[in-house]
Amino acid sequence: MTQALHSPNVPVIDIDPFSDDYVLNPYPFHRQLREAGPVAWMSSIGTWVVSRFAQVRQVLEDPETYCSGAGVGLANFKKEKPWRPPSLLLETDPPQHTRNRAIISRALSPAALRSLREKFEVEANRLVDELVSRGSFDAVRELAEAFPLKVFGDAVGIVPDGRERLLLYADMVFNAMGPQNERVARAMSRVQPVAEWVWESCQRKALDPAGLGMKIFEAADAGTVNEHEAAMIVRSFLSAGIDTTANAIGNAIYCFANNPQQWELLRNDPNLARPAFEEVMRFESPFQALFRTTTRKTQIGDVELDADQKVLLSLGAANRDPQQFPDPDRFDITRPNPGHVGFGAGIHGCVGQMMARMEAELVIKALAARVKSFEITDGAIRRPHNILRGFETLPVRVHT
Ligand code: OVM
Repeated sequence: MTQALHSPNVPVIDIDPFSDDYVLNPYPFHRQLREAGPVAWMSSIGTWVVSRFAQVRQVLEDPETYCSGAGVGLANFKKEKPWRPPSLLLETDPPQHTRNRAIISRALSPAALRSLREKFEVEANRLVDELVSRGSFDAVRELAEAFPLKVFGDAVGIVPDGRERLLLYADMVFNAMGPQNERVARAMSRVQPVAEWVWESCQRKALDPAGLGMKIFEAADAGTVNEHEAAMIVRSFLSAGIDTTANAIGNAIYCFANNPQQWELLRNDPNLARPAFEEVMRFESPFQALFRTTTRKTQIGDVELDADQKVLLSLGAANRDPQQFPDPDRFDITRPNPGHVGFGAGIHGCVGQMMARMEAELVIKALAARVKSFEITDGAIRRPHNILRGFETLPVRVHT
């Protein structure tokens, strides 16, 4: 599995990027990774790592050299059996990827999003009204998770009952991109009935005829994909569309609770909601890391990488690279250059990013119209996770 280190002076790092210490507070480790060089060997997991913004972009934008078809987690699908049938989007390469991406991308068109906006807005205002009137609530369970479960679940067109299972499912999907540690074992122990429910929810007969899920089956009607492939593409909605936005919205509230002047800026100018969300994505990226696999011998800086090697891309580290973002550890919603890699980049860049932005914007605006300040009360619990960054629970008191 591990390659001989051919080049002289290859930086070797023995940080374990899946330890509790790392995932609970990755930022000091990120700095060490970035400072080690444009690429380094991670002896703890036997992979390469890139953590500077420029190289993360470079790898994401070269899918011919750095493929996804061997999996985007630590496991190399050519050697290890994946825990579920691989995603037709996340874990494929062109030309299959290109075809499937076009289908899902059409379902998420600007026109489709526009037609959902009002419903999302009504729900954001309704939910935030109810929570804020209580004075204190769990910003994760009751808002950041509840909102996408409701609006995105409705938009895709799955049944209302049992949706919270999607959180358990995504917990497994993303943890499985790391090593087979405790977290994966725990997620795996409860995922099987959930995975069955998810797969049933992806079938044509289970979907609301007016939803995004059914739009994928229209591609099956047109003969572009078969019935099974259509269900698999719907599975991507349900895998990637809830927990990601839930963590992003939770992280947004966390950032603003800790940066009251930034909240004040936003309250005075609600048009800052979108740039503010970009800053949240940069500063506390919900999707911290993923892998690519080299298809051929290649080079980063003056380091040679063999073919069939896993490369860890630390999106979280790239998003705090001081070469790209001056004073990167400052949360600043007025940054002049907000470009980040929190949604990835290149052909696999998040296809739902406009949906995510719309959800976050509406929640942030609903809060900004009602809340003067947040206080995180006792009992916030960070969720230690192989890949995702966010909270299990985030109790807040709001001042109106
Ligand atoms: C998928 C999928 C699952 C997890 C994440 C993701 C970030 C996609 O099943 O296609 O994109």
